[in-house]
Amino acid sequence: MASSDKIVILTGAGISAESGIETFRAEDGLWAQHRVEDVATPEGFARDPELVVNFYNARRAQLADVVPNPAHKALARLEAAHQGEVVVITQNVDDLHERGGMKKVWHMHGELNSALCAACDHRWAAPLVMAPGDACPSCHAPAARPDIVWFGEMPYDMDALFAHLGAADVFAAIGTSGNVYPAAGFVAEARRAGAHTIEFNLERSAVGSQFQEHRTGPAGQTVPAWVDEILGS
Ligand code: BV8
Repeated sequence: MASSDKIVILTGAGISAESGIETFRAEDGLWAQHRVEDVATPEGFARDPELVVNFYNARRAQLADVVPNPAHKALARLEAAHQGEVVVITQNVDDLHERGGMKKVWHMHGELNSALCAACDHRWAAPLVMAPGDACPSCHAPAARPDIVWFGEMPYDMDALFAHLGAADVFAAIGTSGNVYPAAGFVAEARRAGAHTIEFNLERSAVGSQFQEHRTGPAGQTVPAWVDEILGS
């Protein structure tokens, strides 16, 4: 690892697990309690907006009860101290990277703390509790929705993200099961660019075989150790 290396990092629900936010695919995970089709698709939102809005209201409310863990803080330390560029792309919709000190985070699947107008695309800070038919503060249409990328919707900033992946010297995936695309395809993109690839997880992910290096264990331990190695501290 050269001190000028560009490091691109993809995080998933596993990096927030030790903060107390349940992951998606664990037995007691978020999807165990809800059918994806009902709460994380545009069709589900159209069918039962109350159910979907309340699913996100509950997750937004939980943010007040959780704090960043050592993995979030270590990535912020890396961003501040590493000479090369550090790019953090997260599939998570929580704000723990920011609260852990990260200055720039790419939320490719949106954010709980953001609201979106389905009529005019205006975005604003989401209220703690949203309700179906809330008015957009810009166009005043009753078209507010959670600013979340649902299945079947295009993740945000894909062109910028693929440009970062194409210029990565190191690509690390932290706490993601590699089930959801296009994020699960990022490792292949980074390898095509010649990046060294590292997977941080409790076990091999669905795309684990595509990584050259694996650091197995809780991210709250493996990520700070990795950042210490890079920063030589
Ligand atoms: C799209 C927001 C295209 C909602 C989410 C091939 C190519 C392209 C698309 C597809 C494709 N095949 C299928 C698709 C469609 C689909 C898809 O991927 N389906 C899957 C299920 C097969 N993808 C899409 O629909 C995407 N859109 O492709 O658009 C397009 C093209 C043209 C026009 C229009 C569109 C949109 C996907 C985004 C969906 N939204 N989230 C919400 O958050 O409520 S996805 C949801 O799952 C989360 O965002 C989360 O990020 C994501 C993945 O979950 P993970 O983060 O990986 O979490 P998980 O629980 O699965 O795993 C946790 C991991 O952590 C585990 O491995 C565990 O071992 C580990 N772990 C646990 N504890 C720790 C730990 N690791 C370390 N330490 C610990 N302590």
